[in-house]
Amino acid sequence: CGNSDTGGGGTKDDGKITMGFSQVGAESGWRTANTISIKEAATAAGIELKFDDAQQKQENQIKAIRNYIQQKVDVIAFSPVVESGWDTVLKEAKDANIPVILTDRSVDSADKSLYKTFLGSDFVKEGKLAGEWLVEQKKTASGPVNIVELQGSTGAAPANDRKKGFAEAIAANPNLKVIASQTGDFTRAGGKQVMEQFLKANPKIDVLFAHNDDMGLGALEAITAAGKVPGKDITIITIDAVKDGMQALADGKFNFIAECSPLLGPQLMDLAKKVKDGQEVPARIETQETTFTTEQAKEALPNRKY
Ligand code: GYE
Repeated sequence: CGNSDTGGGGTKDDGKITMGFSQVGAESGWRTANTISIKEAATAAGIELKFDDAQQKQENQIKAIRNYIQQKVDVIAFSPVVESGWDTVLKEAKDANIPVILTDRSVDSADKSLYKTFLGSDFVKEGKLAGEWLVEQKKTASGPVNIVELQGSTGAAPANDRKKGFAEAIAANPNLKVIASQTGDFTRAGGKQVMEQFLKANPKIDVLFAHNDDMGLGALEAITAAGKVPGKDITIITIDAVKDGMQALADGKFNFIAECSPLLGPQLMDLAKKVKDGQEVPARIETQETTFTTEQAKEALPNRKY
């Protein structure tokens, strides 16, 4: 197309990179830590950050991305609230010659040329690790083990993938059965409300699998109010390992957490510089993660940053 500027639509030639970032919202402790990581890393990297909070709505993200295209930012990064429905706006960014980096959550677009790279976690693996721990815990169970599941936001990659990974792992033992599964939208309020319904409708709940710490923390209130002891009467497994979740685990109210790291800021800024430079970057960059039991949470808590 005769355009020698490989670094996107930036008009200023001062060498400074401007990034437009569209965040999912402020739904959880994970999200708060993620936002802080991105803002701090932008400052440290000398990248000018335009930041928008989409309040968990795809239409707001599309609006923000279109604004960034109009403003001719150098790089657009975003954490897509849901997986589907991005092709049109991604095509608009591509036509404007502005590179897009997906962080945290991915999209299901068939055309991989619509974005440069994905930086985030393997959510299927997180669900699997949660399920495998449960299979091991319940290997001597002789009767049915009733599991309720609090799903993340409907249509979000971590909700779809964690559900899938968990289901695959627990299939190893036919005694393990998900008897109810519903979205709690990744929030404490959602977790509490849906757990109340679960408890009302099901006299015997042995296990709660929550797709994030916050929903698990909300559910604790519902469980206690129902006269049950969390972590004892009901085994609780969550994902994330933010501070409040780790505290609940250390206190024995949760039983297991599969970690999901929100500290994506430094890697994101590094990638932004590379794509702006026209350098090749890997198609997918996965975060390194671990799991925690109560003992491990007690050990890790004093040094936990978020
Ligand atoms: O697990 C949850 C947040 O997309 C990985 O979103 C993220 C998830 C995280 O609301 O707490």
